[in-house]
Amino acid sequence: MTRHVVFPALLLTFFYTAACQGYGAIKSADLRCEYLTNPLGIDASNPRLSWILGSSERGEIQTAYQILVASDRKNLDKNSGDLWDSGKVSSDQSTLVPYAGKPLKSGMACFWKIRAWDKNGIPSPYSMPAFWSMGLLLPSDWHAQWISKIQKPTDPPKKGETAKPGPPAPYFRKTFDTGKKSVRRAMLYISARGMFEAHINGKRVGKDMLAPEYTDYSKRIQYRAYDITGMLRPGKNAIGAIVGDGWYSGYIGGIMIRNYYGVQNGLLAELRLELSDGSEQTVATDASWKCSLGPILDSDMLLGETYDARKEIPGWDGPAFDDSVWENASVMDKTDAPLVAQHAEPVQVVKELRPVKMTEPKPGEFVFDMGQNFAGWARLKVMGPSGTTVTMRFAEMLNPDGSLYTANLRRARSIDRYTLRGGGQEMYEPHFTFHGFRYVEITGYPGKPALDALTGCVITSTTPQIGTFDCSNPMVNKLVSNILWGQMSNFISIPTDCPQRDERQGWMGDAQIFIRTATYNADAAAFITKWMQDVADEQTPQGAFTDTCPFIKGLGGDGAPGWGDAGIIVPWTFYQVYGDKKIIGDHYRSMARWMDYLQGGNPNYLRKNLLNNNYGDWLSIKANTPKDLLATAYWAYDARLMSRMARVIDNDSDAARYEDLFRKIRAAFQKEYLSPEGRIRGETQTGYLLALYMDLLPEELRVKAAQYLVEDIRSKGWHLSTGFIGVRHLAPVLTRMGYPDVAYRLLNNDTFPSWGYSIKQGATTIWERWDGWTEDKGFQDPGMNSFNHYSLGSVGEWLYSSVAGIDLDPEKPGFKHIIIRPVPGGGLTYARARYQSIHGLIQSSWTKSLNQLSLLQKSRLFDTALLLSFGHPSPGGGRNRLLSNDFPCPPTGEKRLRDRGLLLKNSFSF
Ligand code: RAM
Repeated sequence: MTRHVVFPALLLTFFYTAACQGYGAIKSADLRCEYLTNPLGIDASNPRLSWILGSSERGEIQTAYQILVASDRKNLDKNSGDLWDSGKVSSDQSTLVPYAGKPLKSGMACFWKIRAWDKNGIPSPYSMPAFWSMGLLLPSDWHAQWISKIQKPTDPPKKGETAKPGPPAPYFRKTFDTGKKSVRRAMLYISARGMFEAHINGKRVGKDMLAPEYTDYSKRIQYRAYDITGMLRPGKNAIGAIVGDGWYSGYIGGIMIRNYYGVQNGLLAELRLELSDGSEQTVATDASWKCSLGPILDSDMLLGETYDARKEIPGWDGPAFDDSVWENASVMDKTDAPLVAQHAEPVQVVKELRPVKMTEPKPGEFVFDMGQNFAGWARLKVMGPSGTTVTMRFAEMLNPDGSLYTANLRRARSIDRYTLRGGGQEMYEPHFTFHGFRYVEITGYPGKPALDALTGCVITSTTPQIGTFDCSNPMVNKLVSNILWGQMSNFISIPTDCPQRDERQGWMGDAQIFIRTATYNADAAAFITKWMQDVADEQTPQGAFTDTCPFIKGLGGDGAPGWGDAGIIVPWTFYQVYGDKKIIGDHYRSMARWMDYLQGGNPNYLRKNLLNNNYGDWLSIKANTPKDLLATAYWAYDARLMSRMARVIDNDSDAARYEDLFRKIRAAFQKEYLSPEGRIRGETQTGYLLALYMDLLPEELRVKAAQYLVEDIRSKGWHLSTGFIGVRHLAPVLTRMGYPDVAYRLLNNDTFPSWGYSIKQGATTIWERWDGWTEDKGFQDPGMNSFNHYSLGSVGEWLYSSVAGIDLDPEKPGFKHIIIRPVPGGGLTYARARYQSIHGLIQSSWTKSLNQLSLLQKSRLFDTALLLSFGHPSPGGGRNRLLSNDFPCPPTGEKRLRDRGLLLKNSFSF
């Protein structure tokens, strides 16, 4: 019996939109180097180049390409690749082609373009030119010395005092003269122990915030490169920088101590000038730089910032400023940690929000509602007498009396204070802090503020948004928006758990369950590549991945099941989404060490040891999934993925060895946790989900296990009970096992616990806990109650892959081969998604009217075979028609789909 809607008539309509109307041949665009558009400061010796192809023709294919890389634009315009001319290369590869020209040197500018040959062997015109520049590749390339303004470290907080901010932020400056010569090219390479804000001739350099961002500074420190040619002039110029504490020396999440990586902040800057006469000039930090203190009295990531505008130093960053009373900077020790270029999108302000409402719960306390929970800060607009201090406090939620609810921020004080200079309108934004909030309380404001006294400044790592999804159910659309805001708020240099309380760390479990959703929403390739380096950096000598990366002692520990396993799951997922083998090669050794670590402690193939913090199915609802069961399932999954990854890098013996390990763990799992009837110990949704998703059951018991899973959901009044770990697999497994109706039921729920429940309570982001706030109990324990955690938002991947139906084929990763397989249901009358994959744009949408279902599929991909099917089991066909031998991996290849009666149309290529 099937309860699925049966559509008497099925109408399939296909359209193809040309990416570039008017061209007969294919055309390439969107050129990227190491996943980034025109990046500056690349320190890979063979950067990898990608492009996207388009054509007005159907069934097109790239049969060959040619890449030209030139040392200047004029050469490139003359079609001369003086650095590299690949010649015509017969290949359909259009992503991640490694540069293979002359050796690249520090600071070099590289201009490039490509052309591609179509299926008839006709070349396209060359693409528009793109660009990258090299960073400073060797330690000896740096002339700059680390400098500091030595300040007495602030005393640790006294007993009873929660936290005490650090010292004021130092200002550094240096003038330099280019004589009469104009500047042909000027590159600034800059980093900080702490955070920097760079200035040239009175203007801020770039828009990056919190630079040089978060790494384990004892292992590596990033630098950034800026082209500042346009900011310089012939003659006298000035460079300046402000340095704040940041993660380096400010309070750090979770443990709430200062100076974790170092006590003295420092600046490292090197300006390389090429002048009109061909000569070169370098301006680099050294003891001749001047420094002073200014208006930033303290600025801490967790505590907030105190700014006294009366202490501003007008013109401090300009050439005319008299710095004779400034002291000389001190040269600091070098660091042991290497300097590396930041190959990921910087954190920037990406949106401004206007408050939607202002209330005054108590006289003089004005509470602004920004209408959205997010990470960032508020820009203050104010006019009043000099010396007036305006205080801004931040919160995610309100108390019933309309005042701020801040208990859940724990020790993150999150207060910005601004003291007016007086004499006109003033604007203020903090420099080296951010908050997670929706509401801002202002006190001390001179008079009653207007609604536009505050503007919300939204920050995130600027990973481009490449996915959109919407459907006919507004609640689901709100869920999608909440997931996206959760991602923006928590992709801040690293994937964090939350942006508001005194934590904000790179929790591995959260990252691994959300990564597939994250990569639908945004192009997170560069971001994840960088974070995987953090993961590798923190691996212990025993081979353990850690719970958080970067790792800080006192928060988390050696990786718990589901957390440490991120070290395996993230590279695998990354490879699937981007088709990038390098991530596997780069991390293979550390992944193998993790596998050795697990096996060393668990000779019986049950993961009962080395469970470390053993979080289990974190924050599940009245369901106790046995923790060793969860751990063993993850270990088996690791082994399966290792086997697949070994195959990808042609290590067949390891592939066999890990597959064998997988089988042994699976056998042990079945013996220990599985009853002959297919019941799984603990009888929780998560237990069934893991066993099904991770392929731990004998074929004949899968159907039963799925039935028990559904029974459990039904027995809870059609509610989920999953925590962080289980929730990711809930809708995908139900769908694959032939219960998309149950998945939709959970999606549409708005009673507790469900995604809809939080939305009914006004959530604008994903909550950490299903019961963050309930009608019965009000707020959960403030000890751990974030309203902006993306983990439970991992259902996003199912919305893209099953509701709209855009999925990858793991056998041809990187969306080189795509699967369009929507699963209509849940009362939706339409659903649609757009996804800009690394190979190009994919769109899928369907609409359902009374008797008709139409599928509109558009793609700008080509050389991409398309598998098309509706994911419903055919009526009467029984639920197990959807089963596949190698589940959990999505169906691979049209044959299997055809065998299962799911393929409505043969595979075809554009
Ligand atoms: C919490 C974090 C995170 C979770 C760990 C186990 O404190 O917020 O989300 O992964 O604990």
